[in-house]
Amino acid sequence: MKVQRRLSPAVAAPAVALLSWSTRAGAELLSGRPEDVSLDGHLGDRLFDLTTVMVGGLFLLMVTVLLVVAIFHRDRPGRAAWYFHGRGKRSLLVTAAFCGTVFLSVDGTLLVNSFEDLNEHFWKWPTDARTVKVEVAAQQWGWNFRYAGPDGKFNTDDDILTFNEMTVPVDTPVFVKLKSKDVIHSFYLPNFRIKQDAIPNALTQMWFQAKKTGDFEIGCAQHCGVNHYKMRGLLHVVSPRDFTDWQKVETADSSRRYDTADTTAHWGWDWES
Ligand SMILES: [Cu+2]
Repeated sequence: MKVQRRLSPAVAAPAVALLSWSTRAGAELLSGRPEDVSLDGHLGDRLFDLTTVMVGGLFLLMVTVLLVVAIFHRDRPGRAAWYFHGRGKRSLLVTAAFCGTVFLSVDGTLLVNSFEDLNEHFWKWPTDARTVKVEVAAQQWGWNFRYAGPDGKFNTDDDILTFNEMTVPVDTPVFVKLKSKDVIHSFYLPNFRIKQDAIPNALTQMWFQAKKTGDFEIGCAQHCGVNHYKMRGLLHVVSPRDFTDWQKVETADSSRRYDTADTTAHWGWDWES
C-alpha cells in the first residue's frame, strides 16, 4: 500500500520562506545588486544583464580568436610563424568594420532600449489621483522632505516636514521634486534603481512605485563635501492605511511646531512652479 507523505504547514511555510530568502540573497550576492522592490527597477537590471551578456560574448569571441591564431600559426619544427603587421588597407577596413559592428550592436541596443524605457516609464509622470507628492530639499548633509497637508498646498502651515526619513504607501506612485540648498546632491534609491540630481536654483523630478513594504536606504550619489557619507536617509514603505495614520499624526505634529518666524523651515515651493 502506498503511503503518501505530506509536509505539515508548520514545516512547509518556514521551508518556503527560507528557500525564497536564500534565492533572493543568492541572486543579490551574484549580481552585487540590492533587492529590487520597485515597479520599474527590473528595466535597469535588464539592461545591465544585457550589457554583461553582450560584452561577455565579445570577450569570449576575442579570446577564442587569439587562442586559435596563437596556436595554429605559431613557430614550430618545419614551419615558420605566420604573421603580418596589419598595416594594409584591408586590415584597417576589417578592424573598422568590426569596431563599428560592436559599437552599433552593443551601444546602439543600449541607447534604443534606454530611451524606450525613459519615454515609456521613467519620464511618464504619474497622473493617478492617488499619487503622493513630495518635495525634497537636499543640503549639506541631509534630506528635507515636505508633504502637503490637508489643504493640498505646499509651503503652508499644515505641511508635514521630516528630516532624513521619508514615508510612502506601497503600490502607489510617488512623485518627487527636488532642489538643493547649497551644492549638487543626488537623491539615490538603490532598491528602486533610480537616482536624480538635486541642484541649487533648479527643479528636477523623478517618480517611483514600491511593490513591497519595508525600510530601504536613501543615499547621496554625488560627492558633495567632506560629510557626504552622512547623507544616509531611510525610506519607509508602509501600507496605505498606515500611511493615512502616519499623515494624521505628522500633520498634527508639524502644525504644532509651525513657527512663522523660522524662515529656514519655509523652503517649500508651489508644486506647479
Ligand atoms: Cu550630498
